[in-house]
Amino acid sequence: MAGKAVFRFSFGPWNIHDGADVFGPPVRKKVERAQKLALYKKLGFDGIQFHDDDVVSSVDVPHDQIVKEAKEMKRLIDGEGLIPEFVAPRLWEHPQTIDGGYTANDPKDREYALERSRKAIDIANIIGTRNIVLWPAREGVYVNESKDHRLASERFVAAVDMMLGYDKNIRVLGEMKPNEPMDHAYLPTTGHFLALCYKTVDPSRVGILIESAHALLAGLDPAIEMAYAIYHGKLWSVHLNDQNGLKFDEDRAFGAVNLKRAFDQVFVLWENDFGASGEFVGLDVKALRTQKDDVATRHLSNSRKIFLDLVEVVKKVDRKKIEQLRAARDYEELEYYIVSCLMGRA
Ligand code: 3MF
Ligand code: MG
Repeated sequence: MAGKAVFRFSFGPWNIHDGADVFGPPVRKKVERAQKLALYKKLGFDGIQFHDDDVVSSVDVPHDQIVKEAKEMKRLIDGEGLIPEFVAPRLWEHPQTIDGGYTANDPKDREYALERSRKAIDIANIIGTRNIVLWPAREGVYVNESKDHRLASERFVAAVDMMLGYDKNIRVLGEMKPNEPMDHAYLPTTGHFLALCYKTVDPSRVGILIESAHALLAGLDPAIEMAYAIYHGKLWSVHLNDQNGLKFDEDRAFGAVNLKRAFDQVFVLWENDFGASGEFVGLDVKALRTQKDDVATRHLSNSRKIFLDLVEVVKKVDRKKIEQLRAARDYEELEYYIVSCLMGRA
């Protein structure tokens, strides 16, 4: 039943950055934490997403220190009127996550990942969200024979079960990506993680965050992926962005590469009342390295604008006409109709 969608927007502090990439140093001034927080509302965003170490300066400190810093961040976001959407354990930068987290070969590394996940849950509780997002960046292989793949699946489920047992209120959302930084990621797509949800001790608390670019990198269509997760009642967040073909994860502004593909995502979200249960529209977009300091948030405000403009197009699309063209099996005309809507001609 369409008509109940509520679109509130969120992003993470990493979406405002200095432009450094793997081939070159920063090209913009570092934006300090307080400056970033002050930008959210100005840019039209109500929700904030966090890695564990976006909340606290380090997780490898005594628990009291984590609690103190997390409370301080809670005070800051409350002061800005921001809603925390999720906390994600950053299991890809620390020396003990070189070989992955939950699926690392060394038991000490696996224990580090589990302990860090428990800390992320503690931080989420202090900051005021029940959502833990897992982007399992380094769970996978460069060399096929380097891990026991069956055992990796078992370990992954055990890690999620551990989190569900550690806190009976939290929810775990998988954000799947097929490659980068790994050659082959374990659980590369939404479908893989969905199957895992049902193997856990409490499937009702395990769901999905879909990132458009991640689906595209897997050769899949983001809108169809989203609809599939919605069918399972498991689309609990999205990371909208765009992607120009099968290369590195570009995190381009939403709709900037393929407007029709963006329309299709908005259409699915609108038709299925996305946001009516409090879900956020996350925009995981990256400023181009060429942007100057004073215009280095355009990717966020433009993505939001494009999304909202597409909502207007979606609302106007003639559903009867779509039904008629479907019934007549005239999909060429249907395609033309949608393209003309997007060109403002229909
Ligand atoms: C990588 C991503 C990540 C996740 C983030 C939150 C750094 O391609 O999309 O961004 O979105 O870690 O889970
Ligand atoms: Mg993302």
